[in-house]
Amino acid sequence: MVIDKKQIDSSNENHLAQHRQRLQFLKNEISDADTVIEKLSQFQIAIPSWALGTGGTRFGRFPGGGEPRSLEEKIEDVGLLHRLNRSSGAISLHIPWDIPKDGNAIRELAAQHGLRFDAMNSNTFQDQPGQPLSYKFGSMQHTDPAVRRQAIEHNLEVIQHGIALGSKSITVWLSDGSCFPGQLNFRKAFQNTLESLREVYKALPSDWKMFVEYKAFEPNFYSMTVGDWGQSLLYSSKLGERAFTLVDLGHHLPNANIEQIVALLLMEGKLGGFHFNDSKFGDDDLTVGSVKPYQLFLIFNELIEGMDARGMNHASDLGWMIDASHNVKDPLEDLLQSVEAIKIAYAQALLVDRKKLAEAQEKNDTVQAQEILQAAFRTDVRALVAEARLKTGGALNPIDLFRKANVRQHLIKARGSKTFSTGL
Ligand code: PSV
Ligand code: MN
Repeated sequence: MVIDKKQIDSSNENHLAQHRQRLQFLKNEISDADTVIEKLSQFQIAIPSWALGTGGTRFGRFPGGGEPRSLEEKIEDVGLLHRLNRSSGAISLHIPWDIPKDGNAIRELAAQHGLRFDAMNSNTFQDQPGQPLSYKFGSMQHTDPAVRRQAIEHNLEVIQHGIALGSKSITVWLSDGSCFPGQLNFRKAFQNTLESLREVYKALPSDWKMFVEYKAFEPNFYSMTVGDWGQSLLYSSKLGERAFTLVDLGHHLPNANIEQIVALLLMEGKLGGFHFNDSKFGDDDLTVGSVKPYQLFLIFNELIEGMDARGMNHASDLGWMIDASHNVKDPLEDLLQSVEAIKIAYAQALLVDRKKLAEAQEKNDTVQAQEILQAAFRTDVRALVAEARLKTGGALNPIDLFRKANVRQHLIKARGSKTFSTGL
């Protein structure tokens, strides 16, 4: 089901007067509103193909109906998000959850929705039906070279699928590790993993990047073989200049200073991409900005500072993606909220007076530094984000339109109430 321009225009009519008022107020408050709006218009956040259905909890899955039954329907759903917010112009696939049977046709379909293919994701953290060897004791770290070879071959296949779709990167996230002390020789596990990653890296097309994603924990684990940004940085540095560390916000131990991690990875030219989400107790499940919006702002503050220091393009030089699970919310509404939260944090961070902040830092003026950051954070920038959407043909209030147009009910009617989309 596609929302057409007429629906968007008529919904925007209802919100226009209030929007104009709010925007004018902001334009009086800040000096470079138009530059911020322009940057916001360019900033796109990829949607993962596994986030379009209801996620599983440890105790069950409670689907709300109308979930996409195929890759084609997932593309339709991302197309719908993009139509509403003009900021979700890319989709990221997990193999084998979403194997494109006909790469060209899928690429064509995505292009019709204005979408490109972001990073490809491999999966050696689940045994697939009919798979000859098990990943019970890890994949790329495994003591048995035959298991490592199987994991490598899978990643090579993922690259092939990505080439057909026009993707330019692969993200490798490994659940390798151990459940008990003594189970694993850490040094050998690291070396086996590095050797396996090297085989994949060697097969990268020359214009591709490899992202090594870390994660501090799995519920039943004692150790993770790519457990933190230090380990990921070791792998990516040893692999070569087209290998980078990927930061998933939900993959840290409590209280980790993610903004500092980001700053140092950028300084080293080794930050490759981002998985956005929020979390309270662990993992990567909650809507972006739903728990810690100030942390998200501080991260964007470092991202902008670090990217500008290296002359990087905010919109295109890092991989931006949402990676969350939607257990109780409508996945599409949840994704709209996440994209909005990311753009708000980005806009607020663009407002930071960097010259004044640098001066305060040089003078050790801690109070002033905090004033500068919080002045930006406490600015209500929603009208700037909405204006960027309006200018690019999107909806002023995407969730309002999504609900008033009864999108979910239409999807349930077309797809059924008991559909299950692939993913975790
Ligand atoms: C692992 O928790 C992760 O963050 C990785 O990015 C996976 O690809 C994704 O979630 C889905 O399991
Ligand atoms: Mn992730």
